Amino acid sequence: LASLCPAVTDPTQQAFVTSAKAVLDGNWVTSMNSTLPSPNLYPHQWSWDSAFIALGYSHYDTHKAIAETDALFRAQWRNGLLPHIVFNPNADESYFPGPAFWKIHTSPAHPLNSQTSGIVQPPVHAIASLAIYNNAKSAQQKKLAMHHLQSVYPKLVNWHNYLYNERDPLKENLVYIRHMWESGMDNSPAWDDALNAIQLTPDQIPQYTRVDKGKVGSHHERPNSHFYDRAVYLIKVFYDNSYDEQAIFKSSPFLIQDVLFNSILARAGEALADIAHILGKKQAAVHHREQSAKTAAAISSKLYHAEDGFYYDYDMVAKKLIRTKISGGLVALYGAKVDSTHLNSIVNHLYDPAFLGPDLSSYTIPSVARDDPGYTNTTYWKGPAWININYLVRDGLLRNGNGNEDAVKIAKFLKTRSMSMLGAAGFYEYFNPISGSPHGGHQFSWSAALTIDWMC
Ligand code: 9YW
Repeated sequence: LASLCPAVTDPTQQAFVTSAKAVLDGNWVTSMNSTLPSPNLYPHQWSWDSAFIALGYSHYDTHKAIAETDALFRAQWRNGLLPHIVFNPNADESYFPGPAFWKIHTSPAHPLNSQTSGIVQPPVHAIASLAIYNNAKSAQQKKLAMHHLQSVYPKLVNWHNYLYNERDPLKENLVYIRHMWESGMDNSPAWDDALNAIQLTPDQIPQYTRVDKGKVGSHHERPNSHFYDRAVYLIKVFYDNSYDEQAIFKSSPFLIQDVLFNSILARAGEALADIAHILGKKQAAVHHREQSAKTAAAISSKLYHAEDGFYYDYDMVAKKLIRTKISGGLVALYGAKVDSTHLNSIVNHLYDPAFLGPDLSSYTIPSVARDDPGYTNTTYWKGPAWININYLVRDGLLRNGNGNEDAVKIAKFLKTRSMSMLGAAGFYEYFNPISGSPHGGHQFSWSAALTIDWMC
């Protein structure tokens, strides 16, 4: 146990960390060398889950953290695209859309030995790989981690290059997402207008059968069929265009510059610079850091709405900011060093009853401001609190909070409250932000992994 988390000496806290480790170990699939996000809902490897999971393992099992990461990168496309799902060949058909639906063979860049989806998720990976190195303790672990950095670095570079070369056609230093699932915040009300603008006749929607609905407490906690129709339609747009990004950019009805995605990219760019530095690649390190700073600056200029004092996503089809206050907007602080006006406005929003309240009375940060018409307590990304978002916002507050007592106070609160909520309710997928009651899948890996990262 001491080696699991030496910083934790209190027996109750030790038991808590041990139970988090049991979730990760229970979700590990030996045949895949990777970890399921949750045993009942998600039978494959998911990209950003995998990076958070590797962060958790990095504290006590360097070997597994590396295996997890390698498993994901083995499925990287030849153009650098890192897929959001790597399908488990041994899983039954208990998840939709499964491998056949994506038709990735239409792309000349599809991977030869893996079945994957054809979209991406937020690029947390360089951050996780750097943590694998930084958290390695023994000389043997450091050696393993160094070897990992050497082998993963060119793949991370290809991944970031894919994003900047293929997803930023107007050279704004902001990359776009072309599917709601790429945001990680699947059915956020932020996408409602863009989705409502997609008018479909029944024959345009590829035939499909969902399998998710019987698996959580209530159907209402999952996205509805208006959402799924458009989700599958967009996939058809991708394979009809052979996953050619220039063609997709011309024809996709959903193209969004997302705050969360770009903030994570900016932060991952810093991590990539650190990795390059560790590997002795000084010039490359300078380049990665400059690229990261450009993205951070673009977030602060294009995605910040001065009047509302909030960071919003930009809809490249409708050509306007999406003025829906989602928790992803608060994640701007994670990627950027912001000026004090921007920081104060975010702190004010956090004190607003729509987020945490003046006395911090909300359990944790809801995924959508509570005064938004799309808000609900228990529907997935339409209000419930998610541990990873609370984790990222806390980190962003600390990183920017130097000298701002409120930012530091809220950061402290977010950690204490999240930990006590998980301790009481278990490592669930998402939570009612008012009551802290648990929802979605149980034994959810990133809730456990980020607990380990927080505690150790
Ligand atoms: C789905 C695995 C994934 C997460 C996403 C989350 C959910 C899958 O689960 O999406 O079927 O909707 O929204 O962020 O990576 O945990």
